[in-house]
Amino acid sequence: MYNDLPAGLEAAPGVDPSLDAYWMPFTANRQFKKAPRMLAKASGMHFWTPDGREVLDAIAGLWCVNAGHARPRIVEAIRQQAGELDYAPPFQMGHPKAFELAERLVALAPAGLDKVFYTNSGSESVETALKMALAYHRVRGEGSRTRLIGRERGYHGVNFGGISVGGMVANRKMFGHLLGGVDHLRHTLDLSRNAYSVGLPPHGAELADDLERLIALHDASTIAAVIVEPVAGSAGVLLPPQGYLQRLREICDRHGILLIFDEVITGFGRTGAPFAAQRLGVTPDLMTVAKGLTNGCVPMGAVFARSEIHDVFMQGPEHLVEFFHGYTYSGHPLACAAALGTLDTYAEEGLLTRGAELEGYFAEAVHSLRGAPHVIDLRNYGLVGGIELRPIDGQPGKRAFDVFLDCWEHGVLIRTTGDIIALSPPLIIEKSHIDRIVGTIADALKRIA
Ligand code: PXG
Repeated sequence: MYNDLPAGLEAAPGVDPSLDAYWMPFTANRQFKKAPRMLAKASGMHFWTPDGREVLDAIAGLWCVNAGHARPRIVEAIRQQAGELDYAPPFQMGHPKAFELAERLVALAPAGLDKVFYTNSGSESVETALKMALAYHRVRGEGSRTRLIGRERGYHGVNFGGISVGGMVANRKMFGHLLGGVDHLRHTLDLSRNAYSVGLPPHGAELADDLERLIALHDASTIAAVIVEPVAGSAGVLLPPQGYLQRLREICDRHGILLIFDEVITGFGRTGAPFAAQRLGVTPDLMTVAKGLTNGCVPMGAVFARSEIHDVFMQGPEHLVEFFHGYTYSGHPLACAAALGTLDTYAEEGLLTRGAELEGYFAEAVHSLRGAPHVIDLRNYGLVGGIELRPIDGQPGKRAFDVFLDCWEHGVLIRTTGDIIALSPPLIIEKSHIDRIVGTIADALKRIA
């Protein structure tokens, strides 16, 4: 049935047939399969290719391997757990590590976020948090609060709730009408006022007032929750203007709207504190995490909830389920073991605050690219860096992708989105690695067109 494909859609000539079956996620499949970039091994700050070439990891895998690769405590925890308790049903049953982990997580989290619900990814955490918000209002007798507010250029994973509140057009436009009753705040990137800011941009706290505009349009009595990334990563490192999140918090409080922080990339030390909420001094009502929770080693996510939210559900007959939601692999024993090993590693090495110690050096290195070819903005916060390039006319994304390929050829793995380069290295990074990453990018910018 596939013999009549239109010209150009047949498998590209010269592609190794053994690469044909795997339809890769968020990947230029045809380009990749013509010139595959394979990873075979990883340890510490580095990957190695199958032919033994060393590649410095400037993005912690995909914002997740915060303690670096192949850390012994985590590897051993997973190994042991697989032999001891491979699986336990999470519905109506428990296992000790799931409870131990929740206690440890709550101790790390911003004060007041005292309950933990497990998922298997950031996307699932987002769906879970949105459902919690809707159900919370309904259980309290405010079932008219059904509207969800996201933000332009937000990224909240790829499931239907997440792409509905998300604001990245390529992730939305193919998939029909998405969830109804969703609206979006304006994004906070403003190069005209904030280009080359070191740390949080000074201008734009008033953009939070966009929420007042949406409240005036829809009425607060219809709005359940606002979801934002405290620092937006995927859309290209968009930092919150100074005072912006405080203002958003204040408006939500005034109108009984829940504030959800999506900390899937900012959680677990990325900004120099365990969670961005702590570094930024704003506590949400619900907080989604994943990635660094297990150092990327076993898929796992979680939602933190204020106990007041949890407690509202705890009514009615005690033999009945209170929240009709969960996953076969919620709190999987292997994931819990990996997470416990990860938290031990973070604690022993002080990694959850190491980003704050290195921030100054990292910021200087990133901002040393000012004046390099094609650069139009540089952004930094904790161990997050953003390098925005002027797009090639008519070929958006091409210039940054060329830098990505050039860095890969020269032994550094970076990440790009559109024409923005994102840096999010493992928190074990040394100054010499920072020099190497920024030096390789500087050279790449000179080499590419
Ligand atoms: N929320 C946020 C804020 C994220 O950054 C997700 C949810 C979804 O997580 P899962 O585990 O379902 O992928 C993410 C994921 C990038 C990039 O290039 C970032 C993510 C995923 C893929 C690529 O910056 N973040």
